[in-house]
Amino acid sequence: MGTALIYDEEMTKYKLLWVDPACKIEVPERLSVSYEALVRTGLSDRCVSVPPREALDAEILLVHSEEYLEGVKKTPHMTLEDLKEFTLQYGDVYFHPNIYHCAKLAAGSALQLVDSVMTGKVRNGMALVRPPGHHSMRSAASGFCVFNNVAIAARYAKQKHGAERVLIVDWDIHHGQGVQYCFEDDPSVLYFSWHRYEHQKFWPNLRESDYDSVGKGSGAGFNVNVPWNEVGMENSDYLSVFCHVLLPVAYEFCPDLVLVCAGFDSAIGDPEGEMCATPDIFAHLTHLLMNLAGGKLCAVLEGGYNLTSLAQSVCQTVQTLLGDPLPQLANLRSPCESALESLQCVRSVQRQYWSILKHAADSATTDVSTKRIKLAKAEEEKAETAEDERSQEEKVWPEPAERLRPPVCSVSVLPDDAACPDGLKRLASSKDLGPLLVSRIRNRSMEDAGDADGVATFSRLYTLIEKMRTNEIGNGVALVPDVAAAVECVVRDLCSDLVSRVLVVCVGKEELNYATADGKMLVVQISGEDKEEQKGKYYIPVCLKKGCGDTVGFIQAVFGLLLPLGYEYDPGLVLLVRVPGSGVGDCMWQQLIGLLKGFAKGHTLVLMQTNDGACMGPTASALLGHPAPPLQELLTPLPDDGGALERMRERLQADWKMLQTTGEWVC
Ligand code: Q9C
Ligand code: ZN
Repeated sequence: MGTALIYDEEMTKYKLLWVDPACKIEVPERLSVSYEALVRTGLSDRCVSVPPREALDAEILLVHSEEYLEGVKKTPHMTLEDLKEFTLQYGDVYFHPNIYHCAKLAAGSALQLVDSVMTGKVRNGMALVRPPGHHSMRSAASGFCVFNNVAIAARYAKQKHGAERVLIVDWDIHHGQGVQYCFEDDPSVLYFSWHRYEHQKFWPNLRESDYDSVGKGSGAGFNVNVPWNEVGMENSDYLSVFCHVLLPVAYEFCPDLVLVCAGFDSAIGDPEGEMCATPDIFAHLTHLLMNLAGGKLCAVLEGGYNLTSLAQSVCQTVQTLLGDPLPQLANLRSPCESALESLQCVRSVQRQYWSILKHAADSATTDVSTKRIKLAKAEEEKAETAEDERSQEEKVWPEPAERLRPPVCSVSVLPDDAACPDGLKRLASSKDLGPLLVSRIRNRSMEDAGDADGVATFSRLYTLIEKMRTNEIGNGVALVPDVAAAVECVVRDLCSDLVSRVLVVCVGKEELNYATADGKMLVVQISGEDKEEQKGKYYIPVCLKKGCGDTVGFIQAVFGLLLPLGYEYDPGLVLLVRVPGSGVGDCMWQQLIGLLKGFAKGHTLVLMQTNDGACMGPTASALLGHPAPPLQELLTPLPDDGGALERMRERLQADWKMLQTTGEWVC
């Protein structure tokens, strides 16, 4: 199961033939530098090369009108003057004698990608195309776009491949109004877009790009707009919107296919976006979508006008699709006030449509008037001062770090009589631990727990952790006689010299009674118990009244708490602990393992109890990087737990800024 890459030099063969300041950034080099970067880094060689094809008339007509198609068809034969005139009826777009051909190839590339993914020829893929698509409308070109490549692909996936629900994630910095118009009243296509908006001052200056355009009729709730009202948004702002809006809604939607309007003008250095998110954020955005729809994800290029930033961002995206370890995002800042305001507005307007957001902003009042004015002033000031900042092209940022695949992906530490799952390597021998560590381990409860091989097991775990640190091994799973005792030993004795921050995720109720106040570990415990109290900043018990089998509650906990905490904490190792009888389902468990791979460069150690080996199969599959099966049960409404999680999240916001979803000035 590979990754498709679609590219054809032909799509570089059109350009602006006259002077138009609005269009001069849309150059053929956008495509060639992106592709050359993939070649140079060896990424293109690792992909399955799929040729584009021309979209057929019938396919273009899935989205566009006959009159419009007929009009565009005439452009190859027009004189320069005719082309200029044809162009004039539309906004911020240009035509060229070869653009019709390229536009057919661009749309056809998206269709080839959908075919490759939906037939199982590949798991996922990316199409590098020009012209882009998301601005073009039924009967109009717009914003460099001729045919709406992704909208056509969504209709095609439904019609030709029987996809019932398609999620479109538009992370380009412009609003894909063409996509919104296409699916506004259609509940089978969920369109998410974030975009530079500045209270309608930014192109395309549409009232309907604001957060309160949620879709129409039976499509209400299936259009999610996140307007950015300031420039300079950073990684933390993007991640907050993913964790607190897009991902919960997307999981509840349960798509059969994910299409990404992959524009990279939302990255640092872009002259259009003027945002500050670094190219490695796209590794995380991609990763966070890769466990939806059983991994079926098609990314189609849209914008991106800083050639350096664009090429780096494309590489980050493709490398993630290929399954390489994710870059660590160090020093995340708090989401900014303006982003929080957008987040709050989107959540409060969408909560009526999504049971997973039902309790969003429960305690926030809606009296925004005076505070809104204050924020507007601040935004205005920022907009003014932004003018004297140096131009986006001169912006500098560090090149993304290399993402090296470990020689061994996954290992197991098992009792001799337990079978090792396919694809995992059994960690058999290990080096001597030295007398000090051995005596430390002996003094722990291991031998009390009746494990004669305690020291042997823990010395293998020590080796495993050490080899994860040096990236010789990616991740691993261990069966131990007593998970609680094992966690303590691993964190206290084995990790202390090797990793400075350990994120312990414990699924199920288990007494983990040792000091956690120093920040060397952060414990997030998700269980069905209701009594546990939060002890300080670093021990966070999440109580699901209906237990870990409550999928809505679990998803809320994962996206609303666990992921934002993990991003803010930035661990060097993730320890995932499965307490027997926790009630967590296999699909949820696999999703969790998949999502946690975003931390600590993928270095996860799963601890399970010896008698709990039944879920070894799903665990191994997730560790090896296979996408988790979809959580179908989210499609049928489940009872909810009354907003206890939301209240907990609000309490924790003082310590953990990534948990914020409301602006200070707004509530
Ligand atoms: N200062 C895409 O990113 N406005 N289209 C240009 C120049 C139009 C962007 C104004 C931007 C269209 C696919
Ligand atoms: Zn754009």
